[in-house]
Amino acid sequence: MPVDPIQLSKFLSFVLRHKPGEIGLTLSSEGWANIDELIAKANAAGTKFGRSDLLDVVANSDKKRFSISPDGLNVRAAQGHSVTVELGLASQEPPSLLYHGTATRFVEAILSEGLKPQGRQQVHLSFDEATALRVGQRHGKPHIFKVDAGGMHGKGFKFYRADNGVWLTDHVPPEFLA
Ligand code: HQG
Repeated sequence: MPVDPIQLSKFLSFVLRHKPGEIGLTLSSEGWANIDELIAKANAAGTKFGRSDLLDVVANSDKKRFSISPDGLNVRAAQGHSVTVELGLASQEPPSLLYHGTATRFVEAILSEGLKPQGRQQVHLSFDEATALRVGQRHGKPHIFKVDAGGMHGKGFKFYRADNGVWLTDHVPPEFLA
C-alpha cells in the first residue's frame, strides 16, 4: 500500500519530537535517530514505510520539519520537541521583529506572564506574519503578537534559528510583546 506522506510526517513528528519510546527508539542527545533503526522499529510496531518514503517526506515537508545528518545516517525534527534535546544550534542575532501566532483565548495570560514554552522545549517564533497566522489558527481564533526580538537581543536574551527557519528562545517577557 502506498504511504500517505501527511500521515508519515505526523508519525515522524510524534516519534522524533515527543514519544520515541513509543516504538522503542532512543534519540541521541541532539535529537537524532538512526534512519535504519527508526524504520525497523516503526515497521515492527505496525507503521510500514521505507527509506525512500522517509526521504520524500523530509524533502517535501512544507515546513522542512526534519533534517538529515550530514553523513546521511540520521534524521531529526528541526524543532518542536517536548523531549529534552540539545539541538546544538549556535545562538545568533535575530531579525529586529519576529511574530508569534496564538489564539485569542491565550492573550490575557500571555500579556501577564509572557510567552512560555508550554509543552515544548522553547518558545517558537515566526519570521513573518503569514506564518504566525497559520500557527495561531491551529489553536483557534488567531491573534498575532509582534515580538521585539532586537530589544531582547540587546538585553542579552539568546535566540536560535532552527534548520527550517523557525526562531527559538526560552521565554519572551510581556514588555517585549505588542
Ligand atoms: C501558548 C508548529 C498561555 C502559545 C508551528 C501557543 C510552530 C501560552 C501554545 C510550532 C503562554 C503552545 C510551535 C502563556 C505561550 N499562557 N498560553 N503564558 N505562552 N502560550 O503548539 O508556538 O506544524 O506548543 O501561544 O508551526 O503554537 O508542528 O506552540 O498557542 O512552529 O511543525 O501556548 O509547531 O509546527 O502551543 O507551535 P504549541 P506553537 P508544526
